[in-house]
Amino acid sequence: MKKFTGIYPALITPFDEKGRINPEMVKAVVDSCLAKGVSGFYVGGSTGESYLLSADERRFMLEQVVKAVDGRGAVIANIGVFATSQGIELAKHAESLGVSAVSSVPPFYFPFNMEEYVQYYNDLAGSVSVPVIIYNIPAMSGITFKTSDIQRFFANDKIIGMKHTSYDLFQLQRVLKEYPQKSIFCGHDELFLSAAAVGVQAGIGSTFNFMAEKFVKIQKLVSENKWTEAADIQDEANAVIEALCKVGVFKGIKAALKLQGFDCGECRKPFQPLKKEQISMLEKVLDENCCL
Ligand code: MN9
Repeated sequence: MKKFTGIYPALITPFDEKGRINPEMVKAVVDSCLAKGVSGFYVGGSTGESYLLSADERRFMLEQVVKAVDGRGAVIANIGVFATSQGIELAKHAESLGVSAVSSVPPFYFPFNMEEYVQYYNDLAGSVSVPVIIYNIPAMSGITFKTSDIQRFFANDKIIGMKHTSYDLFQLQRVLKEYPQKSIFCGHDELFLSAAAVGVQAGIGSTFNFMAEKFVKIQKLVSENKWTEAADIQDEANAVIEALCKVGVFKGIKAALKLQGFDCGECRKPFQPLKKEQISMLEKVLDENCCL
C-alpha cells in the first residue's frame, strides 16, 4: 500500500479576469510549490472552491493540474459531491487521468446516517482502482466522525487514509496508533507541528499554496529532533493563519498569492473581494513573517 508523506497544497483554483479557470496560473502555482519541495497536490477541495464550480470545471481543473505536475508529484483528487453516482463519475474521470488517489468529503447537506456514509465510501472504493482517502472535516461538512466510524471506513483495504481537518488531536493520535500503515494527513495547517508530535508525516493545507516552504522546513526540523526551531516556524505560519482567518481564509490566500506575484483572481461569488484595508493588514503580517 502506498503511504503518502510530505506536504500537499490544497490547491486554489485560479481564475482569469473573466472568472474562467486560468491554466497558466495553475502551472505557475504548481511550479512554485514544487520548487519549495512539496510532494504533491490535493485538487478539488474547499480551497479549490470546488462547490462553486460546475462538474465540467472541476474536471478541467484536474486535467490542468495533472498536466502541470507532469509526474513530478502525486495528485490527489477530491471528488466530493452530494450523490454517490456523481462522485463515482468524477472519480472515474480522475482515475483516467492517472491520479494517485481520490478523496471525498462525506456527502453533505442532507443528514445521512453512518451506515450510508460507510456505504458511500465503500461504493466509491469499489468503483475505481486507485486508493481512496476519506475527508474528516466536521466544521464544513457538519459531520463528526467518531473514532469507531473511522474504524469502519478503514476496514476496507482500499480506503488507505484520511485527511483530518479537525482540532481533535486525541482522535488523531488514536487513529495513527491503530493504523500505522494508513496515510493520515494533518488538514489544519496551524496544527501541523502538534500533529507531527503525535506522529503525522503528511499534511494537506490551503496555506501551502503560498508558504509551503515553512512546512517543508518544519518536517525537516522535526526529523532532526529540532523541536524549538520547528515551533518558531509554526509560530510564523500561525501569525499568518490568524490574519487569514480575520479576512476569510480562501480570499486571503488568493490575496497573498497576488502579493507574491501570482494573480489568481478573486474567489467566486457569493464570496466578496477583500477590502483595501484588509489587504494592507494581510500584507503587513505576511511581510513580518517572511512570506514576501
Ligand atoms: O485543506 C484547509 N481546510 C479548510 C485544508 O480550509 C477547510 C486548511 O488548510 C485550513 O484552511 C487552514 C486554516 O484553518 O488550516
